[in-house]
Amino acid sequence: GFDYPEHLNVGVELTDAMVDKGFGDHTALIGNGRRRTYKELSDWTNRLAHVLVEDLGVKPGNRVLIRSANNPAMVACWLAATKAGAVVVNTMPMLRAGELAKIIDKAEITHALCDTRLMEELVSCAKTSKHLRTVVGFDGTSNHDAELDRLALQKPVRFQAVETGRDDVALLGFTSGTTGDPKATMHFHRDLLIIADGYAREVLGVVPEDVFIGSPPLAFTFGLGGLAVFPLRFGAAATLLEQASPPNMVEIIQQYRATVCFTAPTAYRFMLKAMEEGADLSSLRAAVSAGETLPAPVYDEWIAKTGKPMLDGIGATEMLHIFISNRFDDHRPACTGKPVTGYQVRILDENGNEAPRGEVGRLAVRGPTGCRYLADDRQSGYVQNGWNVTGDSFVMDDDGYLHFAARSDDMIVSSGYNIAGPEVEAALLSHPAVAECGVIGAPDEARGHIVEAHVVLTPGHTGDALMVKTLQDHVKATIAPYKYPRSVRFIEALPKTQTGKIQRFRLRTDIQ
Ligand code: 3SK
Repeated sequence: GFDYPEHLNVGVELTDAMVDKGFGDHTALIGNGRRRTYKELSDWTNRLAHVLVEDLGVKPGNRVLIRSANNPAMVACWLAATKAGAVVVNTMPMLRAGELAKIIDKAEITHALCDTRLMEELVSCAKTSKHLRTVVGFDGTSNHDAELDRLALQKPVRFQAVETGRDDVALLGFTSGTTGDPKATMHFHRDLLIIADGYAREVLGVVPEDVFIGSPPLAFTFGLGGLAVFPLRFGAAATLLEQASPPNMVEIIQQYRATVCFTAPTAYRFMLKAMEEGADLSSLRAAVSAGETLPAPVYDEWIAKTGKPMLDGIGATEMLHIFISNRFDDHRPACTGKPVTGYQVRILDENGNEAPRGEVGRLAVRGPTGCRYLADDRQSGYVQNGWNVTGDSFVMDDDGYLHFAARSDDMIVSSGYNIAGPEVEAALLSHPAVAECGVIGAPDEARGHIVEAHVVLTPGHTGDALMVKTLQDHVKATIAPYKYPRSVRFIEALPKTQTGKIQRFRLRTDIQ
């Protein structure tokens, strides 16, 4: 089990406690062309925490929103607000006023810390909000050239953190789901350490020499874990990129000899190509893939080129982070692996009973972290009989390995056959003309639904009738022929969430 003292503040554990453990001179954060040590991060966050408490009037339990792209200042604000006993809501820079307003309202945000480059939308919601009374700007470029930074410079570098309990809420992770009505998931101080002491220690074996890099926003718990909590828990360094495009990541991995990468399969496909063109990514010892299914060809090619497995995993904002994963010494293609230590999983049939091995069913999980929605009727749908019932369909094979089938709402029933859209996508992606694709069920009078593929072609290919036939034949030759897409549409780009997930529901609505 995980045993933490009754009084625990994760902001202190990841900064001051790391200095006490002897990591003061180690690099903690890299960003905006600068490195900062653990001692500098500890001082910085303590000064900021003084401002929050003394100048902005933040009280323990107040909800503080942070609005920024991934950069060291965002991490410092998160840690400082946590030290001040606040409950933090990290948000993505792309959110518009309407989306921010829903979050502010639901979380009853009282204070907001905002990169000055992103103030406009937030200031406009502050005018109409019942709760939000203080919006302060910080300099995301780390030149200390904004109000929050100026106030912080006058403060001492020591701060007596608010004595939070290990079971006090530290973070609200927002998830939009498919309905657009956001849900806030509550996570305790201890939860943030559990994901590091569980997954990051057991699966990644993080060492102080590691340099982390990746694309998920810190506002998404996948990013907060992978790019802040995991490196800081073990004295390693986090590289924070405001623009984490695949070419940028390739450049920065080489510049800082990054060792652990968190991103989605699309970026890994780009990296494989970059390696062919001469990029040296040999420093990477761990490539974590999540957020989308990892196609077997990408996994195979990664092993062929690097000699190391790519670590596919699945997590959920509700569970905070990854709870099923492949391991360096135990991995298979088209497989998400086995539960992380401490977690148990079950595959449920449509009646909520355990499904036989080998059958597709709803993935349920329980363990040291779990779903607690803030004031939301949907809690009883997600947690049933102590199990967190996810929105994913999986198969457990005879050896206990878990294989993703589909988001439960991505199963296509066509003429009575159950077809997992992502399986058809993986088959299409193994054709060189396909850059990206999304597969959905399109309504059809005769069959109920038919499999419909929305395909982005690689440069130099044309979306004509011959290409449709080529792709259909390719799918028939790769997986059971009844799964082939009866309809193929060519598009310029797939609709995606800000965290890079394909929005299949938009492909569905766009065709209606
Ligand atoms: O698989 C995901 O979508 C996820 C969500 C939250 C945290 C971590 C992960 C991998």
